Amino acid sequence: MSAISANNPDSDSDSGDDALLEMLGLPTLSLSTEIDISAPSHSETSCVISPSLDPSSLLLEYESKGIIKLPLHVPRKLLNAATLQTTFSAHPLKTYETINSQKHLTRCEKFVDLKSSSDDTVPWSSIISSLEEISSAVLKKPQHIFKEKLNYKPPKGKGFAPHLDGPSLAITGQGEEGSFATIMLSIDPMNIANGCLEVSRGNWNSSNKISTVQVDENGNPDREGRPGEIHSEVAEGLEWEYLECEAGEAYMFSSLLPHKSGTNKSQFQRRAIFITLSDEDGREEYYRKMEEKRRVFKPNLEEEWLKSVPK
Ligand SMILES: O=C(O)CCC(=O)C(=O)O
Repeated sequence: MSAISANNPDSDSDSGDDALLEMLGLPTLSLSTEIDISAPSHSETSCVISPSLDPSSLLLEYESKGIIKLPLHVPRKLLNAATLQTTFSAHPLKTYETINSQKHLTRCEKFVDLKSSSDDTVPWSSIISSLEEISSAVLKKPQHIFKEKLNYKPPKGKGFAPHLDGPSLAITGQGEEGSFATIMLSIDPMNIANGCLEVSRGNWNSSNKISTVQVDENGNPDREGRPGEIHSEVAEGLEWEYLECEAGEAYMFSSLLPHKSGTNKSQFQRRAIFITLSDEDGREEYYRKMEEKRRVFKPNLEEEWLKSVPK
């Protein structure tokens, strides 16, 4: 193994340092920090579906609770490589939040290059094919990636109001509101302090789905024009559960599962990947129609601004 060794007898290990290294995805801190520069082995670059996978019992649980933990191991190195590649790429759709006058990246979307999906050197291709494989086995229908996002929740970054994903996923007509499943991969540990997901488990289906707020169809498709928000009085009547998890865990939830999350009150960012799957191959059409919606919405913004300019 090739390694660069940095011995620093004066360094002082504390939990702050460990948390920083955790966030950066670097090896654990010790007086002798070793950085491995050898080529990663197969077990470090491939996801592993547990041989104990029992699709039938997972499907039963998924249908009755709306969410399941998947028996999938995603190597830390692979997750970090994929995350870094996306964070520093110019291509994805990026969303920012201003906190204390500083602009923070809070989301990357549309970053998987499906053309390179057979290339083993591209970290996402290995992750996506494992997610498609495990979701197809559990749902007993071939699943295809439909949409992807990487959420970064910086310290003080805001949470998500109670919502369903289904209405916004179905907005372009590629699939029914309840037909999607999303796999969440935690990159960092997710807990109450840093705004983990909160879910309302149940057998949610088209006949008992929670009603959502009517939106202005001409509104911003990423804000007030985005359907799925649950009325606050309805949300208050639901039973909510924190979904605390370690880094690298995978959960699959239905597009009709009510969920929300809180502000990040910790000192470190909290990142999670959400890959939505569908039995229809509608990703390209979904992103094409969303792009169209965003393009059509922009002139309205200009009109609003022009109206506000004193004549
Ligand atoms: O990242 C989170 O805390 C929740 C994400 C979520 O619910 C969403 O992006 O729709």
